[in-house]
Amino acid sequence: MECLFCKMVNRDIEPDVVYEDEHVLAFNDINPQAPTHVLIIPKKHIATLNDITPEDLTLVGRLQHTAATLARELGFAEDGYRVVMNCNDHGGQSVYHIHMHLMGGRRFTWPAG
Ligand code: DGP
Repeated sequence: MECLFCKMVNRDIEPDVVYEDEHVLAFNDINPQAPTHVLIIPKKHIATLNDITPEDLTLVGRLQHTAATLARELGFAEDGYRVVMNCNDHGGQSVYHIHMHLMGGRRFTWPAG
């Protein structure tokens, strides 16, 4: 079965879009863990961080640049925010299409649980 986030890229499922360009899609998380919780994904299917290859480096940079741009636009860049990518079972990954969690609007603690 096709992956959930690929279905969003293809609009088989309609995401709540925050940002989109040729390479990247960002949408609100269905189960927000902060006042703002956006998922930023590459349109290309890459299952986990372990599957990133040298040819994906520009794409991964686009995810990070999108996170910083959205943080500014959403108004919490100066206060600060949390960006997370979970990998595989122990990392807490539940959707196997890489995604960056962008969370803002509250103070976060460290270390993560
Ligand atoms: P992770 O556990 O790091 O793989 O994060 C997956 C995230 O995806 C999790 O925060 C919840 C979110 N999610 C799962 N299903 C859906 C969905 O159908 N729509 C949206 N918008 N988010 C989803």
